[in-house]
Amino acid sequence: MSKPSIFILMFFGVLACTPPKPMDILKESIIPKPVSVTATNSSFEMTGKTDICIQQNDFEKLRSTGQYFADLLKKSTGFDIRVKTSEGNPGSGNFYFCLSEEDVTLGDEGYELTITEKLVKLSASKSAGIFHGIQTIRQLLPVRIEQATVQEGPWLLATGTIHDFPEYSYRGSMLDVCRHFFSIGDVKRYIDLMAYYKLNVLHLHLSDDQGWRIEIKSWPNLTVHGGSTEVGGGKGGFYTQEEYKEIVRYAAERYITIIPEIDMPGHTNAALASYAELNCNGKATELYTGTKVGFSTLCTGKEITYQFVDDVIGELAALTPGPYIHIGGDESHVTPLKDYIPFINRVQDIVRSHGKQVIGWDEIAHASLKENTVVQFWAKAENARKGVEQGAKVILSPATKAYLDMQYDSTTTLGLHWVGYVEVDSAYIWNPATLAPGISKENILGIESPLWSETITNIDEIEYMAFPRLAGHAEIGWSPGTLRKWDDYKVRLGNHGLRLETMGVDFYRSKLVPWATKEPKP
Ligand code: TNX
Repeated sequence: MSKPSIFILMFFGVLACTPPKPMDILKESIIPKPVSVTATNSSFEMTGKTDICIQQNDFEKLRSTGQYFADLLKKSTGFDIRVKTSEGNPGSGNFYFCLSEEDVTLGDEGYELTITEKLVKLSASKSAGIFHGIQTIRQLLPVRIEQATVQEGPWLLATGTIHDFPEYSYRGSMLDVCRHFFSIGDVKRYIDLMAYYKLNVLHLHLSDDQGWRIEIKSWPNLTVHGGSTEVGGGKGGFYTQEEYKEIVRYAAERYITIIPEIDMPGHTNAALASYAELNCNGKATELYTGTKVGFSTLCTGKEITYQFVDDVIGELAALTPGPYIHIGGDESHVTPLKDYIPFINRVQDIVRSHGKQVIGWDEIAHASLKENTVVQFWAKAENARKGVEQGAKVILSPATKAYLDMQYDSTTTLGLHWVGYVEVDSAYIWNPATLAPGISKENILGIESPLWSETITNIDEIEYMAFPRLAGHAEIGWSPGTLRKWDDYKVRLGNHGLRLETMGVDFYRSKLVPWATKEPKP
């Protein structure tokens, strides 16, 4: 053997014998905070030889989620990670994904992550759990894993075990694409950021006074005319049915359900401007580009209104694999209650006839709620309680805590402040189960953070208002209340600042958070 090759052999021999670096998984900053973490104080190294091994029986169910992870890792590591079946033994140095019903505590979305020096094992009952576990692994890897270009290793993970599952099954956000329209690219970007924090529902507010944003083939003028503008008089826009399906598909790949909302009977000026027959006086209204609320209503006494609702909901239901259609129902100030109640009752029947469950803003609790109708609390606990008394489940979106369009403080230039300012600590420090008397854990489906877009015009502004508050809401939805402490959270969030920055997120650097300037060494 030549001298140089002996040296090469010795060099790799030394490398192979290098003991794993001690690392403490308890020092890592994971958001949402996992239910339990146990440290074993060593490390696993992901290398160019690492593969994603999937238990044979689960291969078809997990292949695309494995590929999602491999694609994500490729950007910054440059590694061509293979997604393959393990054929019994996953081998050393790999990721190993498997499905098992054994641990019932994990539910539909939980996972167990066991990292040893030799293997990263991720097991769950369902593929959604594997997906959420992947987000945890991302957060355990060095910050540069989020870079868009190839970076230097080493790619170390602290060893230990994480046992984790969500407190609430519904963890959502809402984008108002009406007041200002946002492109499919923007919506996908938002979906990716939601997925990072284990959120699983994106509610799209698709119709309002200022714009109609989803193509309805049987009523084409809704988008041709009703979609042609937005707040401030910009050109607006809409999603074709094909584009909407693409959003649904992209979200589903990230275990996020899309919930479409058609707001009615109020917040309907865009429809009323597009079709004269929907107005009680038979005259089309003018398009509206202001920001006032509560002035429009469908004509609840006309039969054509119900034909319209049936056509719209029918087309939307056919495009929507998720179980829910949101019917709005908020701020119908010019619809007398005697007309509002039968309208909401009838619309619930229409939605149900298309095989979907109803969600509506808290005002719908004035009507007779049908089985499985869900009430979304935004303003009045009293309404939400009315819903609970009728047996409805509640989604919590209290404006005082969960509204992402509220300004952080008096210096915030974007957003509104009709409930006051909502700083990052205030958005975090609350408990769904004790927020409002008469609404307890068993009545609550989960939480949702709406981002209304009267003042929001592009993705940077979306990010600035959503982050970092949305990360805190994600933790409220996922982590048990007993584990949530602001003093602990703010440090983890401070470390996440580097991750958000690396992902190019334009977030609000609240003075209340100790933003890290360099990555802590676990
Ligand atoms: C109230 S929340 C509204 C929206 C506005 C928002 C602004 C709700 C159901 N209605 O129409 O955009 O406040 O914060």
